Formats: sequence, C-alpha cells, structure tokens
Amino acid sequence: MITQATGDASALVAPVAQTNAVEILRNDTVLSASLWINVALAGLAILLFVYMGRNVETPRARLIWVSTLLVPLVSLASYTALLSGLTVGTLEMPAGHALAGQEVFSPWGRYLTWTFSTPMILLALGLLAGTDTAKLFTAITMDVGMCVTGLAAALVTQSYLLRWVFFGISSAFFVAVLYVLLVEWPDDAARAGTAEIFGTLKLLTVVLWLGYPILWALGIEGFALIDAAVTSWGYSALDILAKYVFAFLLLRWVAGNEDTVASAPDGATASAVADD
Ligand code: RET
Repeated sequence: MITQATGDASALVAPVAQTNAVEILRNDTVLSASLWINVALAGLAILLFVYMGRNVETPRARLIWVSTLLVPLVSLASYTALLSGLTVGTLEMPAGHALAGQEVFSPWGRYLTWTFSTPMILLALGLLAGTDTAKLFTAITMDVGMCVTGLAAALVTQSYLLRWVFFGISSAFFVAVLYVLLVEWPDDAARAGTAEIFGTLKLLTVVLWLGYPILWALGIEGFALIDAAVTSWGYSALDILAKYVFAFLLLRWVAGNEDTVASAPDGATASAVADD
C-alpha cells in the first residue's frame, strides 16, 4: 500500500510533459537561441536604462522610469524561466487542431509573464499622456484580462473550439486596450504637451502588439502554419521592438524633457476641465 503511494508520488514530481519540453529546447538550437538573445538584450537594457535614468528626479518622471525599467527586468526573469524549463511544456492538441493528438511545444510562461510586463508599458504610456486614474485603470485591467485569457487559450486542450473562444475573449480585452490607446490617450497627451512622442510610441505599440495575436493564430498553438522555432523567433523579435526599443525611446525622451513631464496637468483635473 505504502509502496504504491510512493510510486504514484514520484510519478507526480517528474512530469513527463516538462521533461519533453526541456529536451525539445536542448535539441533545437534555433529555438533556444530565440530565448537566449532576449536574456542578453534584457540584461543590456537593464544596465542602459539604469544609466539613462540616473538624473531623473521629479516623481512622475521617476515613476515612468521605474515602470520602464521593470519591462526588461520582467523579461529577464521570463526568458530565464523559459530556458530553465520551468515555464515550458508540451500539450496534446485536441481533435480539429492541425496537429491533433500530437505533443506540441508550449512556452506558456510567455503569456503568464506578459501579465506583468505589459501593464508596465501601459503605465509608462499613460503617465506620459498625463491621463487620469480611471483610464489608466481601464487600460491596465483590460490588458491583464487579455493576457490571462490568452494564457487560457494556449493551455486549454479539452476542445479546439474552446481554444479559439478564449482567443476571442482575449481579443475583446485587447480591443478595449486599443481603444484607450488610440482614442482616449492622444487627447490627454495633447493637453499634457507630450503629443509628439506619445504619437510615435502609440504607433509603435499598436502595430507591434497587433503582431502577437497574428503570430499566435499562425503559430503552432493556433493554425500551426509555422513551426515552434519560427513562432518563438517571431515573439522574440516582437519583444525586442515592443519592449527594449520602445522603452529606450520613451526613456530617452523623458530624461531629456523632464520639465514637460513634471509640469503636465494632473490627468483627472485636466479631463474634467476639458469636458466642461
Ligand atoms: C494573444 C492570444 C490571444 C489573443 C490576443 C493575444 C495578444 C497578445 C498581446 C501581447 C503583447 C505582449 C507584449 C509583451 C511584452 O512584454 C495572447 C497572443 C489578443 C497583444 C507587448
């Protein structure tokens, strides 16, 4: 009886799916290189951003700086966790999927850590636009909804339809984020005197963020038109632009225009006055 229980327990502590995923990572250098490059770039970005923000003093600019710095910090942890095998696995795809019945590599940790990195991007953008708390709260909570239901889309294996249902729910959250970015914040940024840089960063963000659901749909977890390594390189390339390049442009502007950031009207007051 006891022996049997011990046997079961050891089966639980050595999940087969995770072992397979680690082997896939070890054997596929193209796949693992897509992760290593981000570990290296995240490390460099952290050092660079600490240096760039060293003289930033005003509270609002400092908050933008810290939230921007958190983007590569979360990224470093995320990619290290993927490489260690902790947040990757293999999933058996349900009937209806192009690879039905096969074990498919799933870097589910990516979707999990987006829950922490993307709100930092939106916090920095919202502060730059001098927005109010309600709009900031809306953008961030909708974004978290998008990431968590995106994780569900990646993990659910009960039915193929359910994967796409979660994809649809996640996309609906994403539409709310896009609405705030494209409709609400540009007006706020104009009032705050940050319209030009906000316009550039908004465009970069909207175009690149749209790439993620497209890649998911084309990738191994969606229609499986492209393989795991190409999908992973796609996400890594998007990450490099949407995180490090984005954050660099934002921080460079904030460090050079601290007065504008500091003197931006308080978002809540500004919108109320504008609405009168
Ligand atoms: C998923 C699939 C489900 C539908 C949608 C998605 C959108 C993901 C996005 C991710 C952005 C990630 C970034 C990470 C930086 O650290 C989850 C792929 C809409 C927009 C910018």
